[in-house]
Amino acid sequence: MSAASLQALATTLDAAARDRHEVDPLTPKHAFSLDQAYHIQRASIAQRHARGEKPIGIKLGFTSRAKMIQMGVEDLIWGRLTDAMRVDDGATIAMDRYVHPRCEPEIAFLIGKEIAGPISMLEAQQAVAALAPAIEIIDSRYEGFKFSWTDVVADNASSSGFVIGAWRERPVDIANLGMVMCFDGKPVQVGSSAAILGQPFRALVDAARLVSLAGERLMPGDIVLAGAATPAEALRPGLSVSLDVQNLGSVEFQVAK
Ligand code: OOG
Ligand code: MG
Repeated sequence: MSAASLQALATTLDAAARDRHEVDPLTPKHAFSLDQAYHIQRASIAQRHARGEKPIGIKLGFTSRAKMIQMGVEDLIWGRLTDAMRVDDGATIAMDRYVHPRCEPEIAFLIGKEIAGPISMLEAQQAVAALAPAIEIIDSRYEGFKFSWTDVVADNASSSGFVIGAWRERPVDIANLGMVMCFDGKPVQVGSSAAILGQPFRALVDAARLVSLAGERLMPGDIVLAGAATPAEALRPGLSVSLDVQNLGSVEFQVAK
């Protein structure tokens, strides 16, 4: 596929994200490789940067079996976060900012030391300045939230929003923490941080590998979302959404009526 065709697909996805409309998955009509899917992702996010959005970190996707099974996808992906995607802890979002949003329980890392290549688990732990509970608001631009692996990579791994709780700077053992996501105070997803690659710091090891393969790096102050521990839940107007992560704290947001 030519550079111009990849650019055209990036524009299609950027417009869908910007105007909140669904598009058909790309792969049934357009054949592109995984590398080309990341090329489309980068080009589509570059259009956001050109409109003034600032890069703020990255997210991992499909780091848990639960998510792979829910979405029928078999391997890790990553996407890019911008400052415009951030929702303050406790804030209210409007459904009309999204196409068909879902939310999922995650853990966020705040990078303290530059990561410019592959790292070990120990180095991953040492590179993190703080940890926080996080809820990711995903929103595929594809009709019916249905896509192939390369489609979802091109669509920036369904990134659309994220809410981060208070950062904790003291080391916390995050290998196996209970995670409870509630809608209006009632649990809708209960899981463990162990569902994230057996240990969420592995998500950072993978992030370092994938980002460096792309010729990029993680900088101090960047945020990395480790990926969801459970399947995602669809949002609806009027909901109050909260996540409690054992020993790490809680985070919440509301959906306007
Ligand atoms: C893709 C994003 C996956 C995660 O945490 O696994 C993801 C999707 O499910 O639409 O963010
Ligand atoms: Mg996620």
